[in-house]
Amino acid sequence: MMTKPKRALTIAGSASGGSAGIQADIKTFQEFDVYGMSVVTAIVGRHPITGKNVHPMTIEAIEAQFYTAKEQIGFDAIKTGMLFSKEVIETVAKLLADADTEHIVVDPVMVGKLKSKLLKDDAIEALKEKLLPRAAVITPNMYEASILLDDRPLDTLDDLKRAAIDLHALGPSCVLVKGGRLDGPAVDVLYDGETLTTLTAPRIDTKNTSGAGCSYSAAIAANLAKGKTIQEAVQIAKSFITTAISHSFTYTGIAGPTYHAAERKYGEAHAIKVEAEKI
Ligand code: PXL
Repeated sequence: MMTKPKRALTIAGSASGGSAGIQADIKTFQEFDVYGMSVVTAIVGRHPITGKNVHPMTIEAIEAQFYTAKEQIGFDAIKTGMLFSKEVIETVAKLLADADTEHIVVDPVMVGKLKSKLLKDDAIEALKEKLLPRAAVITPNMYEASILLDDRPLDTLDDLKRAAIDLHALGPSCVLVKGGRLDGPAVDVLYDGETLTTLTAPRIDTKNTSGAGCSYSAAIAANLAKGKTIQEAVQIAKSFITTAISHSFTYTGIAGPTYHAAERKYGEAHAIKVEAEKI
């Protein structure tokens, strides 16, 4: 009998360059043999004359996409990415309550690599109050973690650990703070309310990391869909994204995409060093 793949939904923006947003998410789901679906919240692409770069979808269109995917396929995991406005965040919080899965990854996307503003300032409170408490895991980078903690400066690994503990108090089951912007190896910190786990991978020296955060959180969602624990899913996802970054490329000189197929194509997984401490 044919085995049916597990199912994952991304609720995020469309990044027409294909490196980030829903395009990155669906490519990532596919790499894990997870059936990918999308709810597009906005279309990102800068018009050469008007300069307009965010083209939001209506609330009705967002709800329509969600319920179509739910009725047609159903969900084993969901990730959220670019949500842009307070109204969309409030809508998505309601939809998640109606999703029949607890495997929810919230990537609190705020700005893109090319400095596009992907979340309005007045949406931060709604994100904190309505969305973060629904998450199995949230995946802020250092910049996003700092904003969620009222602009707290985050400069060291100890600052990241403290941030993960304090963000946990906002309600998600787990917090993954990504320390990619620290000097030295690529260190992320995972906190589940009891144990602080530090995950370390080698730093890959490249500017071509467009969509790395999107792809990382999508890989976590794909592995939650497949029944992995959060700790296992994060470890698998970090290896996946490290390999994808180590084979990233650029066609134009502009910060290019990570290579989603790299781990499969080259059979090259990165060993992640994992250290745990009870808090
Ligand atoms: O990488 C962050 C990101 C997320 N989502 C969308 C984007 C970007 C970056 O450009 O366009 C839709």
